[in-house]
Amino acid sequence: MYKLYSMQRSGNSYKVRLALALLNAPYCAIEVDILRGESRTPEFLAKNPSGQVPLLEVEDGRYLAESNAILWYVAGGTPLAPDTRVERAEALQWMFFEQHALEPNIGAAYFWLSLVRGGRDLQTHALEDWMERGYAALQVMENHLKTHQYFAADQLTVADIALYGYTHVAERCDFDLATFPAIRAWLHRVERTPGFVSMDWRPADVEDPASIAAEA
Ligand SMILES: N[C@@H](CCC(=O)N[C@@H](CS)C(=O)NCC(=O)O)C(=O)O
Repeated sequence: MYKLYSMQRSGNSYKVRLALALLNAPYCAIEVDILRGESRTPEFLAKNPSGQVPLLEVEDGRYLAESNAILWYVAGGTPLAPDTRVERAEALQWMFFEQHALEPNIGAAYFWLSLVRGGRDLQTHALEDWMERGYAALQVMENHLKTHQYFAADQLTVADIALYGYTHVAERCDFDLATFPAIRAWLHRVERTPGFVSMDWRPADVEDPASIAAEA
């Protein structure tokens, strides 16, 4: 069974939890609170030198980092991973876009405005850039979705899961999706997929290292 190091409110972690839920794949989740530095301990850095979640233990002592790499791993051989050469490349195209155009802007705004107390005051200088670049990324997605139901292969794939992670929290961090009807329709389409779970949903098997330490 997989072991997933993840944080409940992290969009990158949620992408992996969503894929595992859609695939009905059992796993054990370990909650890592990045705000308390739990991803920067020597023990965690030995598993992932980047000090970030999500992190998936795929076999004893073998770890995969980077949400989109993990998505490809868990979805391999399933309908979530397109299997023609061009469709795989299209899915990757959108997943690279997610990492360079969407996540650094909407993800950063979500982190500082929604998760960090006082974050808005700390990041006033950066917020304007995140908004401008975030809206530009949303417009690219809107233009694609005007003529497509999904991002690649005409079906829900890892590309949609990757993009859903932060698009669905955009309105929690100052972005207004009112002028993006195709994105709103796509968000609802993803949410109607059998097996869909929200970011708040927790698998039954969650370990919280802090509470385990407190019990010891
Ligand atoms: N590109 C990485 C980014 C991962 C990432 O930024 N993780 C954040 C949580 S969303 C994190 O663990 N931050 C803690 C830190 O950097 O100390 C991915 O897609 O997995």
